[in-house]
Amino acid sequence: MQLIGMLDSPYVRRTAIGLKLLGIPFEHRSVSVLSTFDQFHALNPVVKAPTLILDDGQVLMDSTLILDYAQRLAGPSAAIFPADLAKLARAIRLTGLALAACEKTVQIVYERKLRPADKLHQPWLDRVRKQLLAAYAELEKDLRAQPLHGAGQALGHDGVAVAVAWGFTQMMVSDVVPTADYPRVQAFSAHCEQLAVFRETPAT
Ligand SMILES: N[C@@H](CCC(=O)N[C@@H](CS)C(=O)NCC(=O)O)C(=O)O
Repeated sequence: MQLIGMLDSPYVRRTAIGLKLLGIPFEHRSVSVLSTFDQFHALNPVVKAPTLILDDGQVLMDSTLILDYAQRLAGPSAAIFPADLAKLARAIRLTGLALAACEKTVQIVYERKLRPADKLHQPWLDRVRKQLLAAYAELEKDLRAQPLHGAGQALGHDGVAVAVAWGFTQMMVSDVVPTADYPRVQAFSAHCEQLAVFRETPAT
């Protein structure tokens, strides 16, 4: 199976790391939705990263849906979303916050990189910034109340999503989200970035 997309996309990176944690072999093809649109279009006409091409040629999209499929493919013993309902709710909540942070970061990046300067709409950017900061504030509050990936706790999709989102935000819009305001998210992400699976799957 082939994973299509650049690792500087947090969605592609979380999918690649998730597949590795699940022990699912795949070939990674670094095709960009921006600089190599036509090449991407030939693989998936909708041009969304990540794209997963299955061995039978079916084309899957969306990091969460791909990871859901991958988790079922890997079987229950490899599950990296908890089976326990209360733990699952927290994992899904944290993942949702991290994905919202990714989305808001992407929106700021697209505004800055793709939209002509004279067409920038500041009220929209202000709104997105507020949402981005709220997502990290919620994550910070949660990690303060209860650490993530503590001793003896396996790294799950939630931890991967939080660390990947943070790395992406810091890489793209560090001026918007000061690290000092989110020390637990920063420390947790720094810890994850030292793990072999993160180092083997760098964003740059
Ligand atoms: N909800 C999707 C978001 C994926 C996404 O928006 N990826 C970006 C790359 S970071 C993309 O495909 N952008 C091209 C576009 O939307 O036209 C997921 O989780 O995979």
